[in-house]
Amino acid sequence: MDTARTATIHRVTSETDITLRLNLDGTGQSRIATGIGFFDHMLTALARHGLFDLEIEAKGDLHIDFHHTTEDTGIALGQAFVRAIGDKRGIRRFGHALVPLDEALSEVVVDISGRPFLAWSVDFTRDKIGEMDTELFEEFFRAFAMSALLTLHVTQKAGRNCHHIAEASFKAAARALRMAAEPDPRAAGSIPSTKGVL
Ligand SMILES: [Mn+2]
Repeated sequence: MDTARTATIHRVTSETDITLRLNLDGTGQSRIATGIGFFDHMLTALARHGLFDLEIEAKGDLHIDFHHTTEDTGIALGQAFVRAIGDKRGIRRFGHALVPLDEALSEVVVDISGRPFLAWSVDFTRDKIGEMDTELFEEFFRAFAMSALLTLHVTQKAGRNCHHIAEASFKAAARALRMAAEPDPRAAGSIPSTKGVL
């Protein structure tokens, strides 16, 4: 029986060409190349703190702006996540994390529910971090939640520095996703829903 929780996605549109490999039971190794420096930094943190192995090569229309590449990377990651998690047998389903980075504090709560939803309550005081528009973080997490078919709440509890706020959010997402996707040793391989299906 192949129980490896892995997936490979190759997604091509007129705007982006993305190859992505995900192993939910990895060790946090990553090789990320989206062409957007700060986004690579965030995705590296997501893999490291989620203990996911993650490879992403995204070639997007960055000459227009970073929107398509950011959003489509979220879609590809969500597609990989839903494929890797399979029928959700034996997972914890719910996950949560509070992660600080100096003055910033981010909370992420996830339910691998089959019900795509993003609740986003994060305020950036600057329009850009490096070359990346701060409004794109919401686009990334929404695209991910919609295609991973999960409920995701991202709440900024504190913070002023935009680099810190973004990074704390990605680290909290990593930890919450790790918790939710991990096997629950008491679940005995059952589907974590009273409906019997998720
Ligand atoms: Mn940093």
